[in-house]
Amino acid sequence: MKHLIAVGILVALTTLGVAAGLRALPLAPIAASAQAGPIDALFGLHLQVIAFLFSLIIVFMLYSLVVFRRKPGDASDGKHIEGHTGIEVLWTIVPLGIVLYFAYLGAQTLAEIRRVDPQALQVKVTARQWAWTFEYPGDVTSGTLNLPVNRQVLLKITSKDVIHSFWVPEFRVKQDAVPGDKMVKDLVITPDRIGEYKVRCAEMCGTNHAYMEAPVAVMATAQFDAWLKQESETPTDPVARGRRWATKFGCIGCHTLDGSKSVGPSWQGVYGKTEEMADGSKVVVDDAYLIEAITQPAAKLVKGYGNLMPATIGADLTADQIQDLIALIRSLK
Ligand code: HEC
Ligand SMILES: [Cu+2]
Repeated sequence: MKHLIAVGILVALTTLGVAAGLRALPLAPIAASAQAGPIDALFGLHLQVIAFLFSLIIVFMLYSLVVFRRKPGDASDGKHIEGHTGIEVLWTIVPLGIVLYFAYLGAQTLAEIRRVDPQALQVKVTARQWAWTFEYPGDVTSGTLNLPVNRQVLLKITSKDVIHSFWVPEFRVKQDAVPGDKMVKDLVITPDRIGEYKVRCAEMCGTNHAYMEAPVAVMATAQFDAWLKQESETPTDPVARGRRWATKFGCIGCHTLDGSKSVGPSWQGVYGKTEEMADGSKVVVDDAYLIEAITQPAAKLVKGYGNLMPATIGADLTADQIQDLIALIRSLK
């Protein structure tokens, strides 16, 4: 009995210590959504149970090693015990109860974080190798996920090719993006902290998976409304329109505008340049070449790049949109 009391006290103390230690670890980034609260609370409860189970095993083991170690000259066997129905019933019932209780808490949390507000802002999220695009009401497409603070957003998540996964660690929730019109997935987020975050793809999806990120900006409602209004008007400047199409049609997922290499060649400084093709021939980049490169991507391949540009992408564009894209490429000296 004396030993059991000593072990009990030690287990309690170790549990408190381990739990405090786990809580002090920076396991998650700051919480920036209403859904993060219940998730973090559930996580915290799990950590307490983990601290207790860890202590239970370690304290019993170390206590036995030290207190019941073999005395010098003692060569006898330890006491032999066989079976104990009471203990067996207890260690079946107690864990079962704990697991069922956590299942209940989990179901409750899931129901809470998935509740959809009828006033929610709907944004369509499209994942493709290797970029994200966000479509807002009013035919606005963006490569950045802009969100108003403290308003629920209902994301309709889909993929154009393989399985991706939408994840912003600060929002805590995560959802796979699965190809197929019938497989559009819902994700509810209520951002409650103004700031800049990042969407990361959380499902291995090919060569550039690690770079499949998109910026997230949570802003004041007035700022968001102004942005949405500005984006819903078509700019009069062809270069600005070109930027709009490059985002809308996902070109910037593979082409950068600043000279850095991506899946495809950067658009900076290509106009007027003499480029070497994969077959060794040389081409001067002019309007005619660019039109061909956009409408028949496989006709000529730039040296050092694969035939990765979607073959049908040009068919989605009108001739005017292609002219705007060329104006954009020409402007990138
Ligand atoms: C999935 C990746 C991907 C997407 C999306 C993509 N491209 Fe490309 N693009 C490439 C690759 C790879 C090349 C180089 C191989 C080639 O010439 O086809 C390329 C080449 C080009 C070239 C020739 C560049 C040069 O230096 O000669 C142009 C112009 C171009 N793409 C325009 C576009 C436009 C416009 C869009 C959007 C409507 C687009 N691309 C979308 C991958 C992509
Ligand atoms: Cu991905």
